Amino acid sequence: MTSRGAGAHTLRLILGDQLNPLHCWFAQPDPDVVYVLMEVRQETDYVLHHAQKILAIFAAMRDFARHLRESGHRVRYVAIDNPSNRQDVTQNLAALMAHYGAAELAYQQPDEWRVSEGLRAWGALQTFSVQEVDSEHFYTSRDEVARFFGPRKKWLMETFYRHMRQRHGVLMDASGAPAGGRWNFDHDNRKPWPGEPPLPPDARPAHDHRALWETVRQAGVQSFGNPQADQFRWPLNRAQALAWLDHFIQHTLPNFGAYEDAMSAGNPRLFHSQLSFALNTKMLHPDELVRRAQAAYETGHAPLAAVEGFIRQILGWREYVRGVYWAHMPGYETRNALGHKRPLPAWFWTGQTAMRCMRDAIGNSLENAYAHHIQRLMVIGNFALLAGLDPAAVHRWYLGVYIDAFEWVELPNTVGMSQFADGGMLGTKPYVSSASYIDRMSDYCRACPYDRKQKTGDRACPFNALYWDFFARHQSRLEDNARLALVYQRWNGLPEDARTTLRDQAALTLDRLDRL
Ligand code: FAD
Ligand code: DLZ
Ligand code: SF4
Repeated sequence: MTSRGAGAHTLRLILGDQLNPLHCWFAQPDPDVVYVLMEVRQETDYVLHHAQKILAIFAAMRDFARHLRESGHRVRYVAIDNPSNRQDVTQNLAALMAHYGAAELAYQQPDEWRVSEGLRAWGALQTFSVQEVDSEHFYTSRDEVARFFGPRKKWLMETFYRHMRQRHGVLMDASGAPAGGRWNFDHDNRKPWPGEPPLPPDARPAHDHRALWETVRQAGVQSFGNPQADQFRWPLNRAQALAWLDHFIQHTLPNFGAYEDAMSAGNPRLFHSQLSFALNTKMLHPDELVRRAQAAYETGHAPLAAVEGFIRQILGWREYVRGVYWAHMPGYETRNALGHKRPLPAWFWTGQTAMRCMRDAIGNSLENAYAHHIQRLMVIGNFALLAGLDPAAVHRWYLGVYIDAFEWVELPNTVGMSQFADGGMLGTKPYVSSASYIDRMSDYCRACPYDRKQKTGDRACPFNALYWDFFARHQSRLEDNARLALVYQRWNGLPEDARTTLRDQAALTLDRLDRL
């Protein structure tokens, strides 16, 4: 194709979570193709975002544009403070199509329903050709999980995961059996972390993005959380992401499994990979992580339980929740099966609560835009569900706060897995616990002003009475669930006055939610 000078035949849109330099689009430069990246208020403002999430996306997008230019591609980068920026994806595209006299627009399949639908609806009205292409990232297509489960009512992740292991030949013996004779090593992976083995060194890259942060602020973008613009730690391109993956496989993976569910005050990372931002922005392909982890097992570097646990998250959960998202959008974001309505307490935005577990998990989140899975599920999510917080408000908080939060993965995890607001599609029972689980898996309770053992009184751990109150409130809906038989046996076996005392304590706790 010949170059049109300042014009171009085709514009190709790259969204902020599509930073994959290995996409076939970039195989060779074409002078008739202009790549378009844009920083827009439409994307910074759809929810109140953590400062680090905005900064990381913008810095990574800028780095990607630089990489494309250096590789000989034509790039149009619309910065947040560019006076001609209309701050809206399709409005910017319309202006740029006219500017370049382009005949064709292409975009990679977006991962969020909101953006996907916006582009599809707008594209259908245009006189030029509009093409959607694969993002070349996931193992499965959007509707594959739904097709796999068909009319089945319960979508068991485990069933899908085994299918994926077989289909992709991951951790399978030559005989067709799962490596080690078992599909699931979860049972070996539930240890608290007593301070040993030592944590891996922190080799994450550090960047100084004070100037970019100033630009974001000046542009009026609202945010919360610590921007850490002077010592920002997220991988911002594929080379940095690969280096971080190497480090994880080498130093961290061997202990990933055993301490996967552990929590420790002041140690937000423990043995987790922190690769979710690099994965979700497509700097890395999930198969790269899976194959590297599998090789670590095959060479004897990491035990099977650790490798299986890690692979399950990526080959299993990650693809599965994406399928759940596409099967239920739109509408999944407003599910509220338990009718929960309470607003978030103010300390969700400050971390200022006396509850040590919540203070640490929310504090981490505000400081680092990160908390690991069990903090998200069994501390913050657990409390939100027990306290009956509005799942849509909880969803918006999670979508805004985490560096890796994109709706396709955040929403099923929050509304489905964590808040049971879809009525139990994802989880066979609600993920709730009293203080005993948190105490077993962490060092939080030891230093908490609340007493993990007390159920009533001023010093009683709020989780305890709320736990029983939750099951009492939802007895008619949950009592028939076979996995909750023991819980209801205990509840129904309590004397009437003990049940009343617990429910009164829960009512008092809910009355002073903002002051816990
Ligand atoms: P690791 O523990 O090292 O796990 C490795 C990888 O496995 C992760 O990077 C991630 O890609 C994948 N993974 C693990 N668990 C899940 C899961 N449940 N669903 C999908 N992928 C998974 N993950 C996100 O990527 N974005 C989100 O917005 C998000 N929101 C969540 C909200 C709630 C309420 C809960 C309970 C979980 C959420 N998760 C989300 C899943 C999980 O907590 C994060 O993927 C993980 O904490 C990211 O940290 P890591 O990279 O250190 O993960
Ligand atoms: C998350 C995010 C933010 C904060 N800003 C931008 C942006 O300015 N431009 C952009 O292209 N993408 C951004 N993103 C990522 C998008 O929200 C993401 O690409 C869509 O939600 C599709 O998943
Ligand atoms: Fe959390 Fe209760 Fe333990 Fe305190 S005692 S850390 S509030 S579980």
